[in-house]
Amino acid sequence: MTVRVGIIGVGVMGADHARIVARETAGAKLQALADADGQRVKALASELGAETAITDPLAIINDPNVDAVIIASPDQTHQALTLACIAARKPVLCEKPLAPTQAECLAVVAAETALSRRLVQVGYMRRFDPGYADMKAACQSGDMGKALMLHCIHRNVSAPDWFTAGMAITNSAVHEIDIARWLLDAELTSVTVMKPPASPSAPVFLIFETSAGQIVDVEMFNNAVYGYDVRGELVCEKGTVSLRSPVTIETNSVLAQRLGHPADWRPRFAAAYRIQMRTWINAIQTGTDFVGASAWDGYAAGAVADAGLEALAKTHRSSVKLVDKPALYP
Ligand code: ISE
Repeated sequence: MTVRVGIIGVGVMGADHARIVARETAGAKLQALADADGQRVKALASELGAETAITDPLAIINDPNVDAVIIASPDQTHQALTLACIAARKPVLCEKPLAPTQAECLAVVAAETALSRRLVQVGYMRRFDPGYADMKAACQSGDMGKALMLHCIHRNVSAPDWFTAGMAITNSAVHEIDIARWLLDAELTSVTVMKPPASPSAPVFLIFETSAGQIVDVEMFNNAVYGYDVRGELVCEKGTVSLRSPVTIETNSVLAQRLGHPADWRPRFAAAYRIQMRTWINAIQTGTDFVGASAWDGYAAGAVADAGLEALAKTHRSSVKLVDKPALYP
């Protein structure tokens, strides 16, 4: 069976998903697109051969020619659209976050639970990244002993103008929240957030404890200027496991060696997005459970992000008090 896919929102991620569905995913057909921008949606539909291009997202969900829906519209629209997919009994791949607050995420969990059927997958695509998958396998092999800490760095070139301070957590660091839960197979139970006051575009630093007593730290820097850069290092009892960024070339010229950085997440996680799509379509075709993040995972990430916002508002610190410096030490 060919899965006819409808996509809501054709900005950066929606357009990327549309190209992956139309050109690179066996068993899937790009059927319909919706976007608030009528011209943009028509242009993409004609580029990719989608039959329908409209502005009403609910019309896509209720279109009898659409078997499955991808939601890639702004974060604040995710909950209502996901609920509409559940009401229409259609499988839905909702971009992360499932919703900006845990209360909204919980309503999605409640709707699925009432139906006793899983229809929702959340687009935490890092779970499909070959690097993170190898990290998890190394962790599970037992060769490294227990995982004790996870260090994460997540940097973007610059935050878009509509990005709020809290979105550093609810839109960006949620990736680390999800991948830490998945890698360590534990819940994040507490969060401390700090922010250097030096500049409004400064990074946010988050420290989490897990239900197994591990520590996770995340430098979330949305305005790092130099490139898109995601790093991770697991510290285990008998060694460490670090992510390597998938670079294809190294340039040597004029007394310098360069590796280069992608401008955003699409090249860095190109494989992850494609594996995620293939796996999702395959699960729909075979009627098997989705292997990606569930609505529950979306809710758990939302609950941790909510706690992160609270911690951001009231940073906890113990002050260090030094005596006055004696003249002996200039
Ligand atoms: C963006 O929405 C993404 O999902 C990217 O993967 C992430 O790196 C970025 O920080 C988010 O804002």
